[in-house]
Amino acid sequence: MPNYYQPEIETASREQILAWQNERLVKQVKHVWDNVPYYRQKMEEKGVTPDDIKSVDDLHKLPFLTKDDLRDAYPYGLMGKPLSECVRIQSTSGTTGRRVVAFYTQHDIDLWEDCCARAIVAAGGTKDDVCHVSYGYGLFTGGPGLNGGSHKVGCLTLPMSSGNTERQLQFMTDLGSTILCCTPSYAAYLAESIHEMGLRDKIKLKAGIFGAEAWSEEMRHDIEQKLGIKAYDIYGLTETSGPGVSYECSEQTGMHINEDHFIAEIIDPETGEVLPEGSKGELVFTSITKEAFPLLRYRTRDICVLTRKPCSCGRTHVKMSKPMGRSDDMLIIKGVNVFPSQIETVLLEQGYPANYQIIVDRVNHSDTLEVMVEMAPDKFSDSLADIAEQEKKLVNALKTMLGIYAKVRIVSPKSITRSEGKAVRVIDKRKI
Ligand code: DLL
Repeated sequence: MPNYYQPEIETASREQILAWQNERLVKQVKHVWDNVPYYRQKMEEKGVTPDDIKSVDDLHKLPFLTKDDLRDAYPYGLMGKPLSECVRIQSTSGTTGRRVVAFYTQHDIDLWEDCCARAIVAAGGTKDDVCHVSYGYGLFTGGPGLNGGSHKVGCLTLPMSSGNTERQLQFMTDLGSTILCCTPSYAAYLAESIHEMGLRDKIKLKAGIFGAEAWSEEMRHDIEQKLGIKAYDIYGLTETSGPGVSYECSEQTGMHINEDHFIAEIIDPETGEVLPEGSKGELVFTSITKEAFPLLRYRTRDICVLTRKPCSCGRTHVKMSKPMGRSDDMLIIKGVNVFPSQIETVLLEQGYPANYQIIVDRVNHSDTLEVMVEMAPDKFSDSLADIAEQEKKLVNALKTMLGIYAKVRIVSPKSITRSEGKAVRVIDKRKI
């Protein structure tokens, strides 16, 4: 049995999981009250004290934390431990506004790496594997998180980081990588390069652990086919440590949340009301074991559904669906809500590659939506009439999915920039 499959935790009864959560939540609220004045003030404003929180049933009494709070409290305002007890920071890419900076004690790092190790084991990883980590290293949590998890499982770890695709493929073939960890868009790029360089027979990959950005089921099938692997989803965010908050098992029908470390809730993003199991809404996390950055009721803005349906893998921890887009990813075009993932689904269903760009603009006071997608090799044609016909088909399929008109442009293969980390799919010129 591989280490880091911990049946006493991962297949614990619901009663046992709740007992851990109740005990840890009470302790964590006290820790935050005593050490994080920013959150204590929020609790006081709501008239809540640690005495009011006796179990998970009382969680709803606590105030939410949002990304705005993280910005207000930047950089040290939400720390639960003095700097002298912290050993690491990680940070978000921070494309808009201030970066999120998260702090870790050594204990926090250990628990985070345990979570990533569980994800690797759930994807079939053992100490005999060669784990090729192509997530970015540095401030981004992807590389350090999976690297730590891989060490704990005992895999031979290749700390590749992202970029330099030729070198990636050389190590992958020379050292026989068996598990690939990177963003799904970079996995698709690597798969394309492997195909072009005729390396398919030289690679030994059996599994991929892909996350950090939204990716559709169609993209999963595409990558699985091209690389001959099983592709597992992994989820997390810097605010809750990084990757490994949840991960897929062999059933591939959602990601088990590590409930011994995180309590998950689904809320209505408009009203903040807690929704019953099975409802679609915004995911909220409470970290119950973190010391240095102990966020309570943190609103992720990720929209998903939780389910406790029994899983064939035997794990009992609640499963979250793939995030169906972030509430702040949602585009409002001509008053209609559009998620980029809906567009990706249509393109892949129609046999196009996941190399696309969405351009939103406002012309003469009216919103416009344009989708650029690369020509699929097996649909290649020189005939303009043929291409126009293909574009028309896509326009119709997009209209059915979105309910609005999107202009479609099929462009030459390889003309859309490839991503080595998180892909930037949307250019919203209305915001520029
Ligand atoms: O992306 C951590 C991570 C690294 C997760 C490697 C998985 C693998 P951030 O940069 O803080 O952290 O971005 C967090 O990315 O709120 C989601 O919107 C999105 N995200 C993360 N994983 C997934 C996933 C890392 N599997 C934000 N599917 C989150 C869809 C994801 N979106």
